[in-house]
Amino acid sequence: MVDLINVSYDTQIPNNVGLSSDKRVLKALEKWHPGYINWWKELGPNGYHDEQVYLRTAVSVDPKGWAKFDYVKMPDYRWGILLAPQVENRVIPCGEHFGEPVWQEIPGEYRSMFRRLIVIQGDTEPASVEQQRFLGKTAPSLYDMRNLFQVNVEEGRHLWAMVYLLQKYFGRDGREEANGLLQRCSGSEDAPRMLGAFNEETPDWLSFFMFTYFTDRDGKMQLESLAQSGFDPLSRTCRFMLTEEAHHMFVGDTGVGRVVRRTCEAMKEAGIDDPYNIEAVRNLGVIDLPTIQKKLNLHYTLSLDLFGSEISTNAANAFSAGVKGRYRETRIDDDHKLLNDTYPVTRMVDGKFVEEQVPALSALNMRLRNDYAREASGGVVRWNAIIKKVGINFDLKMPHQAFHRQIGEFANVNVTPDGDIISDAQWEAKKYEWLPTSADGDFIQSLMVPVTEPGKYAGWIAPPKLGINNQPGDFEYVQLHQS
Ligand code: BYC
Ligand code: FE
Ligand code: FE
Repeated sequence: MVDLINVSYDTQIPNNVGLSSDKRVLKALEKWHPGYINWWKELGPNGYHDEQVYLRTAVSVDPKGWAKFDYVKMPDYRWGILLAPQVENRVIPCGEHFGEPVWQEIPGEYRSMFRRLIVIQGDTEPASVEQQRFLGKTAPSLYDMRNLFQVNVEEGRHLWAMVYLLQKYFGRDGREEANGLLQRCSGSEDAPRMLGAFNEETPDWLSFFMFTYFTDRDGKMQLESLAQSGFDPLSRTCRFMLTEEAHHMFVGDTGVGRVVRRTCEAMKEAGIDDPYNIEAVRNLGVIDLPTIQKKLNLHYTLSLDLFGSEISTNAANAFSAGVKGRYRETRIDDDHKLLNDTYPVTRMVDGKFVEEQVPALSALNMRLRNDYAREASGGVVRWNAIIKKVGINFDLKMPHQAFHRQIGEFANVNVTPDGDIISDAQWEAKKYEWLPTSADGDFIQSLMVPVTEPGKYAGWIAPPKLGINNQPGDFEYVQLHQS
């Protein structure tokens, strides 16, 4: 009898999908496993293969108690395949097949669409681990180092989640795609990762926090959309991934908040009121607020590009087919088919922004991005509250949707963070007021000195309010080797 809530550890790969009685898939995954471990050791966290890290591992898909915390060496982490419990009588929530029972197998006509989306989703997971691989060396504390590694092992598990679907439902080409996921590499010249933001660098911890806040949140939105899929195993996989995702965004949200707090407190202590007195602020060994704004501008806009074009037939086709849905599809009060509906999209017409009503089906990327932008702006409100409370006069802002875009309507225009359209020459003259320069990067890098004593934090970041799993302040989250 397969226990679909608790996770079975009787195979090499922990799972709640009854792998021990699915020999074909079990074998395919066992064959894939060594390549994964090689990838982890080569392109995962640089070093840190032998250190004990205080990590949570999923042991159940029961929302009330799904994880346990313990010390584990990362290469021994039990990456498992976990699907959220099946919802009884679930029906396809949108598109042409609205109201029909969900599919347990992939319908032939939608196979290539599913394959493409599952591969893209799978590709981002190891990409982010690759992007973050050198950060352990400069962690501002053991607490932060542990959070980095927690995010990394879970992104590794998300790769397993997609590989399971490829191996189980796609036969031979699924196997080839699964291998391809270990062959492409973030930033590679010949075989880069598939989406833009996943070939950028994550050079320092401020970028890491911005990435986990803004880019993992794109992950959340895309997973929410795939969780509405008519293909039930995909929906269930994504639903469980979302429980892990919350912590990734928490790391980003609180991480940026702690950087902001430390900067403001250092300014107060030194009697510096002017946030634009950059040299004076940097001399305190903290990151000035305008530079934090530049990093925000960069990571937010890279993440906006991940939603694809505002107007997209791919998105319309996927929705109509029931391959993916809108954010919280089942809670939306409409016909879930959208054949006659429109949706407002800001477009570039004759060099000006014009809001147009377009067919709602073609604007689904825009709609998801609007849902994203709404949630993402919550962080800025929280960070500004910290700045205000310490008593500094400065507001972080979300840049305009057309600022610094590479994909979609605004890919070919120069737009300021306030939304003014400017010339190429003006853009060149001003862009480094809005985006990090290499000198900004060098300055931040100069602060990235490791702090490895339990309970101690680098001078540019405030300690967290609470420990992980209620551990005390001086808890040893990573047991480093004495050397
Ligand atoms: N970079 O109709 P279009 C995560 C391509 S993050 C490069 O505009 P569509 C995570 C597109 O592929 C979530 N190429 O867009 C976060 C297409 O190419 P082809 C990852 C891009 O297809 C942190 C062409 O442009 N999951 O999980 O509606 C850490 C026209 O496409 C980009 C997913 O994205 C880009 N930014 O939407 C770890 C879910 N944007 O096919 C993990 C699966 C577009 O014509 N993916 N293109 O050659 C999708 O749902 C969709 O593919 C996209 C694009 C939303 C990405
Ligand atoms: Fe992920
Ligand atoms: Fe994530």
